[in-house]
Amino acid sequence: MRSWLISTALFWAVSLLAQPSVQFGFESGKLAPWLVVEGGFGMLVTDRAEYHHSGGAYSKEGKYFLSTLESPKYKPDDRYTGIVLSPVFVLAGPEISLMVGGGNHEVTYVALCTLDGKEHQQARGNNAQKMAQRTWRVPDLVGKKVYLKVADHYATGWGHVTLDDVKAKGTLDPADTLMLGNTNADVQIHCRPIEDFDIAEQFPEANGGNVLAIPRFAKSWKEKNPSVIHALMQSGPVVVPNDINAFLTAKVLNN
Ligand SMILES: [Ca+2]
Repeated sequence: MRSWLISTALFWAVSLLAQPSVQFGFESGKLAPWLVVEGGFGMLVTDRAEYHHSGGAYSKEGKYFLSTLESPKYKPDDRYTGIVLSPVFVLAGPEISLMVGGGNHEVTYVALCTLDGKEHQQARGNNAQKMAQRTWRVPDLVGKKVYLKVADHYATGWGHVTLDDVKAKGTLDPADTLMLGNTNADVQIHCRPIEDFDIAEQFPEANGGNVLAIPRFAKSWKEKNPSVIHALMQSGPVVVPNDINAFLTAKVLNN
């Protein structure tokens, strides 16, 4: 009987510890399953050990953290700008904790968003390298699909965001985020124009004569019997995982 009680107690203890949780600590050293959806960065997930200029151990959790400041050579560079998104997760508790540092500009922040793009909470640094512990209380969003958005649109002094150790109760939402393969992605992003002979006639010098790369491409034409309107559009970029076991993440932004 005693062993049964002990094993039962252990079961409940493990069950309590095993509540569904979402944690983003970037300890894989890879950005995936987060995505850059705008702009570009130098070393977005970094293992930088010490503060720039002043030295001293960086206020991170574990080895890696996210930084829009770091260059590939571990130099600070505020010129990087863009937007990074987390995977979508279904929130199961009212609190989300995170460590945030960097600039306190209006356009350098981490936001909690719902799938309509609305930003319900924001956190930002205080013009300090040290990441501060922040907690969002969002009971209204329990049961909702949410994601985090790192936005950096400031390119000079303190124009950066750092983030680590995001914790929440919830589960990643496979319906809005697709993940395949492993972390040895060797992913490249390819942009490709559509082959269009009408365009080729207008711009015979373009890219060998039959293709033209433009940011957005759309045209339509009608056909009779049956009556149909066709719309031709170019969508890109295309994510190309080169490794045979590559890691691929896709997020449905509009549905
Ligand atoms: Ca970390």
